[in-house]
Amino acid sequence: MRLAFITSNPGKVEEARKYFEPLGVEVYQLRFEYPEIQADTLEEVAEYGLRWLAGRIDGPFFLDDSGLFIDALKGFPGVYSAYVYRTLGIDGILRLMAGVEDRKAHFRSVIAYWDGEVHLFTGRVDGEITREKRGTGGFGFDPIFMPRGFDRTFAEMTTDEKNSISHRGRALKAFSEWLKENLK
Ligand code: ITT
Ligand code: NA
Repeated sequence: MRLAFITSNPGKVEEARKYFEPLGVEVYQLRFEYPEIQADTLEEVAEYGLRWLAGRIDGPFFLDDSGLFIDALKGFPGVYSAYVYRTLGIDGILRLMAGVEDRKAHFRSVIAYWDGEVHLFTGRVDGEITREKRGTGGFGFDPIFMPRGFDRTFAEMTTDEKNSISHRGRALKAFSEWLKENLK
């Protein structure tokens, strides 16, 4: 089976590819700009994008909307993560967090799959914002996010390792289990 992943982010594709490879599912990137609405939840953003694309793309496909939620910043950047990454960047987040003791944060991913209907799969990972950037792997906020129970950031992990604990890995797991049940 081949699955189209609608995203502009090659790092996400790499993770989904690695996840699905052993399951015999080939993931390929399809670049197709879609509107990301301003909404309170990742679910709303993902579902709106999915339905918008459904009228424009043939066959099944999925997308992923993710965000980093920092406790001390009341959940910011959350649904604004892509914008904040492009503007403030990682260094801006570290500056906002300078002198802040409570470093707790989590990532969430919502995978939205279209097969004629909307299917949503979610995943979350808890951890903390480091005091400086560490590692060169991964993408986005990975160099400043350390998952709970580890002393390495996501950027210091292999893709397989990150997938085994990450928000996206968990959403991919739920998605793949659903596919297994529903494609029989
Ligand atoms: P799309 O085209 O798939 O939307 P994007 O990079 O804009 O790609 P999102 O809106 O879902 O994706 O991501 C929000 C931001 O959070 C963005 O800057 C990402 O780099 C970052 N991000 C998402 N998942 C991440 C992860 O697993 N590790 C680190 N940063 C992540
Ligand atoms: Na985006």
